[in-house]
Amino acid sequence: MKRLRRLKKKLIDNETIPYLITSIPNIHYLTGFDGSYASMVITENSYYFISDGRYQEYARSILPRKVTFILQDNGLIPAVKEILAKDNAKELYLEEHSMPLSQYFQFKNSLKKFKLRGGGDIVNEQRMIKNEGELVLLRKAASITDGCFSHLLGIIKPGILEWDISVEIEHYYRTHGASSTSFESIVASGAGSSRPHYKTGDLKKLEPGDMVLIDMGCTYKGYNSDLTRTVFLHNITSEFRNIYNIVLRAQETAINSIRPGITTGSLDTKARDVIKNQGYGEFFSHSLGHGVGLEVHELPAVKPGGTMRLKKNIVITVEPGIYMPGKGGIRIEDMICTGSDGPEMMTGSSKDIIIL
Ligand SMILES: [Mn+2]
Repeated sequence: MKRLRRLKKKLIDNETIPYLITSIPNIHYLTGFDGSYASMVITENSYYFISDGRYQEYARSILPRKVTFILQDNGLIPAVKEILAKDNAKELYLEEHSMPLSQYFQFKNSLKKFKLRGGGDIVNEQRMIKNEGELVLLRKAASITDGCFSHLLGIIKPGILEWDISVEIEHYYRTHGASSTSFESIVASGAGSSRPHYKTGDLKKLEPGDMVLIDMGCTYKGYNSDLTRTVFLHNITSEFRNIYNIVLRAQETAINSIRPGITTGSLDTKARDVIKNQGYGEFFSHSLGHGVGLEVHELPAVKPGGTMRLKKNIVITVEPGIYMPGKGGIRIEDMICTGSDGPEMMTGSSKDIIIL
């Protein structure tokens, strides 16, 4: 209820009420509902939770008393219409990043009496700030991933498939308390590591001299983790030893600058400048990081030009990389909480150059 009350206060202050929530992770955050279909309408006087027959019994059993369950038997729009009519509303504010255009058009055609307006992404913004209970789950998700990385160091060797490693990651997670991976693990060996979103190969064998980039995360009680390390098989070239140290320095420079008040854009610049100054600027081709929580990618985006200012208790990744086309790439990623009095590393796997 605390989250719902805080949200309503914000909606009233912003004059963006009644407000329709269509994002499932947002509804999960606000009510604890972990089904796959629901919407909510927040009005000045009420909280409405709309779902279909599949979830009626479950939703009623978990919803706070002050939240009214509405069974939609004829689609979402008539249910919303009824609520708006009861509320004497003239307009409806929509969550901007969660409604598909097709659904927006349906709303526009069916709710002609009401003005539809963009209502920002207020729940996503509220979700950025984690409370202690959420931090406990994020720390646990991060530590399972650290455990997985140390486990992998014992099995990565020439001759095994990228696919074997990715299966091992999944197996480790599921046998260590996680419900699933947060995303499809990336295991990229050799030249494949130069593609930041490489698709793990089911036939690609690890070779001596390869570098192996592993980007992985797990979901623990709904909360996610995200970690990337790059290791080397048998040897490392002097070029990539140099690149590794630049990426590491870029990451550490950004991590040391994390504090409430800094914009995500200047945090990105801290890392990017280190890489640029070494002449590798054009090979760092993505943004520095992102928020992590109920979704593995959530606000804030830590990107060039980002204007959002960090606050206390926000969890972000810092993940610079240098990718040399046709040769290979290095990325180092950790999860960091801005903390209430100083930043806290949530992942803690070794960042020494590891040669297996
Ligand atoms: Mn990431």
